[in-house]
Amino acid sequence: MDEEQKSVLLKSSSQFPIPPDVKFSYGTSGFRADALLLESTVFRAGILAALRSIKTRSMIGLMMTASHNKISDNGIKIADPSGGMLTQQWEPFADALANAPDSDRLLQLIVEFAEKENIKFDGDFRPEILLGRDTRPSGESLLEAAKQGIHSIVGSVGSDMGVVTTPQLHWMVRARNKGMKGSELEYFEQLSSSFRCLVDLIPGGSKTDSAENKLIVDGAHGVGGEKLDSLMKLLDGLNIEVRNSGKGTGILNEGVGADFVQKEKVVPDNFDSNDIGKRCASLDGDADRLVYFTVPSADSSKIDLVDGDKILSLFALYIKEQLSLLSTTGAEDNSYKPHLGVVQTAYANGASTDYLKGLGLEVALTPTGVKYLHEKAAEYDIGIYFEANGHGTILFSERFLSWLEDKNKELASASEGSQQQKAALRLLAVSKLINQAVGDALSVLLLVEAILQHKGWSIQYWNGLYQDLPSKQIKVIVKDRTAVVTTNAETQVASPQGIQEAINSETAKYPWGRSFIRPSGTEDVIRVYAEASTQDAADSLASSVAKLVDKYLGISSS
Ligand code: 16G
Ligand code: MG
Repeated sequence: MDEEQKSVLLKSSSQFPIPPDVKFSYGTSGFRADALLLESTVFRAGILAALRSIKTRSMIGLMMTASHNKISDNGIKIADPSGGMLTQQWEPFADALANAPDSDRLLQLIVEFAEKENIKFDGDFRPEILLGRDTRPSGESLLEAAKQGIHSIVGSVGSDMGVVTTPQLHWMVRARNKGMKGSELEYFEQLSSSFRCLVDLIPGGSKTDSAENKLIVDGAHGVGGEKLDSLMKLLDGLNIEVRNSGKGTGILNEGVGADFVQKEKVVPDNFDSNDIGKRCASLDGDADRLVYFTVPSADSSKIDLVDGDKILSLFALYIKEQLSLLSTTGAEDNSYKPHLGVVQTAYANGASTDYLKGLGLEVALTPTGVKYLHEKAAEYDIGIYFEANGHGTILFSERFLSWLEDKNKELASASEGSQQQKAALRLLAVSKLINQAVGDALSVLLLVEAILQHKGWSIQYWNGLYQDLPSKQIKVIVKDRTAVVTTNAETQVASPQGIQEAINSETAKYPWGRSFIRPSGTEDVIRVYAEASTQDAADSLASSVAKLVDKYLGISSS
């Protein structure tokens, strides 16, 4: 690194001092905090993104969002060249940068890291960062801090994509690194044309949704509703009403949105007894999560939740059907059998795991956090992953896609319009519709709608695929949550010693009992999960296990 670069870094970073007494940590969803504390972090994330761009010789993304958090928070996360999350190897550096006490220490860290990673500031490559933000009012001023960070690596360029959903930004990074234009319009066109293709391939022809069968979407007063509106202009065959679109007076994520609906299991604002029985869906604040629900009766505000596990089950069923259509009717090509796998976390309802296994599917479990699920799903030819909270997608391997393209061509010349060829076309359309970079509420919504139309299913029928086991979650405040170390995808506790045996003997008292504990990645608590054959039993198991946490680690529980 030359002297000019060093002095630029020293000078610009002195304008963004870190706030006192705050420790930043690049968690599962990047840096997140009260927006007023984030200027220096965002500035430093800009530097990191530029370094990552030089290292990978690719475009990098920087997304400013705090997803489902309250409106006064904000956050920043980095998208790698593939459109996925920042590589885990760089997370410790991200932490160190964000917490460097002053400009001198910051510069020293950068110099050391650049040397270790062999990052060359030779000017041969022009680093480029795509910037996106959600609708939070703090986004605009933080954008300036991010740009300053990017510009303090000499020659780097930041391209502002404006207000976008998190998955849009990840998609754009991936698309541009593959040589596509990667504009918002291209994103909308890819989604709408692949949706149209799936609908055209419905046996017996496509059926436009009737006015009575419309889908009502809660946009969380965030970016998703607005983007869904734009997308709908390119779509026909779908009847969607967007509420809480962000244009009205409601506040982002307050009493609305996928996180609220999934955790509280009550109707979001602006939904009521007039919506009984209708198909409803809810996006989160940055539109990377989606859950469906129905309002079952006027007697209470409770909803029937159709969560990420059910979305996963619907997708798995459809993909499996297409694969078996593809491999039937005289397929000579037995040399290659695509490997389909589904990925869940310990939070997946036990009934969903049983259902998926009952379909003959391979089910893998990973720790909580998108990066773990995504990584595991990428090991399959077709890997479907979802968290119960509604974040997930379907990944297709390059090998499978190129086999499928060839297969489709072969079938088109031998038996154009056959069941087999239609299955190939459907799978190709799904691979274009569903975001390959990260879970995307808009593309998941379109795929759910296409599959429901294909099958002629109501939301009630879909929800009846299996009955969720009653479950309960509790948070326990402890002295030190890092004292809990888990193993086997968070289903077992390795430390402190003895607690797992105690949990096992509690759980054994309940039919269909299952329980686990894990330290939260986003809050200073231990989370307890329990499920059992009745709600009372699940509640009682959760509270006994919470007492065990208290006994082994605690101060008090809440
Ligand atoms: C983050 C994760 C989400 C996970 C949640 C768990 C990403 C992008 N997001 O929001 O996947 O479900 O954390 O929170 O990875 P917890 O550790 O507090 O339970
Ligand atoms: Mg989100």
